[in-house]
Amino acid sequence: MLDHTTDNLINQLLAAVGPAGLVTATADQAAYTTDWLGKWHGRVPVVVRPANTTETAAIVRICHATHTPIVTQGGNTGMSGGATPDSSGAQVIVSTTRMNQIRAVDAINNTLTVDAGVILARAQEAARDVQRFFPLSLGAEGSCTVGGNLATNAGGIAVLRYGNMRDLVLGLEVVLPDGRIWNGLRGLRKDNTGYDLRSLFVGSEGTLGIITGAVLKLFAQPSARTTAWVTAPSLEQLVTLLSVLRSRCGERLTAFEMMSQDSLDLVLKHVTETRAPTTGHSAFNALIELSDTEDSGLQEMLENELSNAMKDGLIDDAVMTSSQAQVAALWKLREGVSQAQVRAGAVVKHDVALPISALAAFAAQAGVAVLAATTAAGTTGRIINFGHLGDGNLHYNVLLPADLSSAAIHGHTLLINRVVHDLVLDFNGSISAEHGIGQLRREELRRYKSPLEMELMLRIKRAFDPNHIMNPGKLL
Ligand code: FAD
Ligand code: 2HG
Ligand code: ZN
Repeated sequence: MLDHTTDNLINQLLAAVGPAGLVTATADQAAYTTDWLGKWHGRVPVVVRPANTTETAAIVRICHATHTPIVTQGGNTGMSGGATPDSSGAQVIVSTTRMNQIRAVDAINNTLTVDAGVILARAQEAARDVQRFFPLSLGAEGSCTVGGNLATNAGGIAVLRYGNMRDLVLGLEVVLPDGRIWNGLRGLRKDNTGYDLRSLFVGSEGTLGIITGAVLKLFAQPSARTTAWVTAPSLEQLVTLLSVLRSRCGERLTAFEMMSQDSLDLVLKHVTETRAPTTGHSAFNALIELSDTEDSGLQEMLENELSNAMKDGLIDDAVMTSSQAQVAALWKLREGVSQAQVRAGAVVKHDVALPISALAAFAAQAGVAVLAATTAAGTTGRIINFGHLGDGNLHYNVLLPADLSSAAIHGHTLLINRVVHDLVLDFNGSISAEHGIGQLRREELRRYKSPLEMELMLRIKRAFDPNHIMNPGKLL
């Protein structure tokens, strides 16, 4: 911080937001200064919790004048350390969680306007209240915020049908790094009036401004749904099944989530009240969902397709659901992988995107390369491969043996990341499909993004934030 003492800064912020908007006690700040994985820890003089856009703008003006770096935080559920401050004690956290108003619902325009701090599940509920559907859905939906979803361009389990967060937003309101408010809260499907500023803020991870409001796209509510679990001998066969279902069921295919048998076993071991949906032991599992606005014979359609897939040798087994409880039990298996990994120990995470046609070849080569690398390093690694197969997004994670020192974990992580990400590059994929860069993949980004793309991104950053106060140390 330049020129101003911490006390001075806190007094100015106090005048802007009042006592209810400040968290100054270190013990109370703990929930904000550490990420949910317990991987990153930081220190701040103060956490500021504005109640609205005007207060947010006042905070940013103060930070702009004092050159105080800002780390914006929503639900603090991110996977890449983007919302955790550094340990200098010079950064402040601006938490959006008090900005939690549903501003407007327009059922005719199919739009929902919300404060950025609205919890994702609350936005889904507000859409349901007017018989509409907001499709973004992910394991953390009970605590992540719409602002965080936008800032990370979140994906989740319905991307193959509805797209990711970038596809689900029509307008934004943003407090810029100098404290001015950009009101781009337009609910338009067509707007060709120049550069797409909105899109720049999506996926910017708090480095260009603080998103304070958003106009989200709503869809017709799917009132019919059918869900099945299948097992398959190889990833290649699951990819073929995905392709068959896409062509046969079209838009009705709304989820195609994959879990290797090792991922499933991890969940069964570490998450209570879970059980295997089938008795056999195939290498891969998939959770498949069809949905529609009316019951157009979905169950029969899926049954037929899976029966044909069985005859064609694409799958070993299939289980259809007949109750909501069964559906919930299947989703608990898929959504339990994150929690199971935390309980299992040190995991080297990846969040890679590949052309769907290359997934099986990638996974086969990555398996060989990871095995060779871990063996050469004198260790072992259990591959926990799961993810959003329908989007070509694998969480190709590697579970390390228990009781390794943190130095060994660090060394193995660098090694395994290198092997996996080099292969991703060979397949023309991406090293971050949906979790963003944050502080986790900052070095990797510099390594894998072309110098020209890095230069263009840095120029954009400088144009918006010349003083470099928005989430320094993240993304770029
Ligand atoms: P935070 O973690 O608070 O912040 C994330 C980043 O966004 C930070 O860089 C922060 O500075 C920035 N930011 C937050 N709010 C704003 C704002 N208003 N303006 C500007 N910048 C802001 N992600 C997926 O994409 N798909 C999944 O399937 C998925 N599953 C998950 C499952 C579990 C169990 C968990 C814990 C997480 C999962 N995630 C997933 C990751 C995470 O939930 C998402 O990245 C989510 O979008 C983050 O929202 P948040 O409000 O918690 O953001
Ligand atoms: C998911 O798809 C999340 O479940 C989390 O993106 C991935 O825990 C992970 O590695
Ligand atoms: Zn995911």
